[in-house]
Amino acid sequence: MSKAPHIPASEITPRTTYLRRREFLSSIGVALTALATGREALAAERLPIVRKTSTTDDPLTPYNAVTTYNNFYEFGIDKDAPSMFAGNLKTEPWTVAVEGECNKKAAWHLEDMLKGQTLEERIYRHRCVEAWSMVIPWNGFPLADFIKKCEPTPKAKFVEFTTLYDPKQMPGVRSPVLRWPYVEGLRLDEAMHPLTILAVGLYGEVVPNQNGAPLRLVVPWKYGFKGIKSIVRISLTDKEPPTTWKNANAREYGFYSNVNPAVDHPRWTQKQERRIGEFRRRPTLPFNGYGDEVASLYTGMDLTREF
Ligand SMILES: Nc1nc2c(c(=O)[nH]1)N[C@H]1C(S)=C(S)[C@@H](COP(=O)(O)O)O[C@H]1N2
Ligand SMILES: [Mo]
Repeated sequence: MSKAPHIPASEITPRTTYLRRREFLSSIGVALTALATGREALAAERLPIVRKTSTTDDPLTPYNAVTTYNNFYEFGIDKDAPSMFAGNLKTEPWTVAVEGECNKKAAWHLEDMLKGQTLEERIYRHRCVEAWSMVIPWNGFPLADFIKKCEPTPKAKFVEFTTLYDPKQMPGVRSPVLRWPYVEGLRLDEAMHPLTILAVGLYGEVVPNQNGAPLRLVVPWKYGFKGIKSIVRISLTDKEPPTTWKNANAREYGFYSNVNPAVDHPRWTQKQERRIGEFRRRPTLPFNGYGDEVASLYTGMDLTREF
């Protein structure tokens, strides 16, 4: 694995954000020395990761690129807008409402969702529908672990996710580029798949706001837009939930959103991708390279029609 240049968050984020991270870390049980400074403070800021797995030998995309080249339309449509305008998003305290077809409907404080939960590092390829890609070391836990705690009823067939909608904190939502709040969905079997995680960190640090703090979805065989950010609601449903990009343009974006080089997007080819930081284009792999693990979820479906 390559040694990507790594800039500690404390050096690139405003001090207020840094202090909030420290509160967050203490809430998930990382012992912080009251007056730790310098090296000690940085060491204390690392997330308590217990297991590391990588699904690729490709070099990591540098931290700097992962955190400044983002889509998070609630903060504007330019790639650098989230890193410029999401800094003051208040992520603490944070509550996630669990609703719908489950026995344990509740408003979960993020600390309680994380209590006793093992944090892992998963190095995943990340492929955006706009044909760029990255390799990101996410820190999180299987979504399945959390869904099991909610005890889905037999009627639950899908999971719907909703992002925070707050015009006071999110300048981008004043513009009708998308229907707000941002929503996404998975079929229950996709949501329960071991590759699907809820992430709270990247590069061993609390996830930066622009990447979807404090809690976002990562589904590595699907286009990046499935990775809904800053989640405030998780609802189990019996019907296929609406999704933001399908709402915006159903001809171009479908519910399934599997990375599929064999099916062109109406406006561009999906056969290749540009890895951020690289010059030559790479061939795009079916299911983003995760076909051995996930292709069986779609047996019998015509993926050119259900895309
Ligand atoms: N709430 C919300 N989530 C979102 C988006 C968004 O605009 N709003 N953009 C999506 C798109 S298009 C992509 S490619 C990924 C980008 O994730 P990253 O910034 O972590 O790379 O976030 C997805 N999640
Ligand atoms: Mo995207």
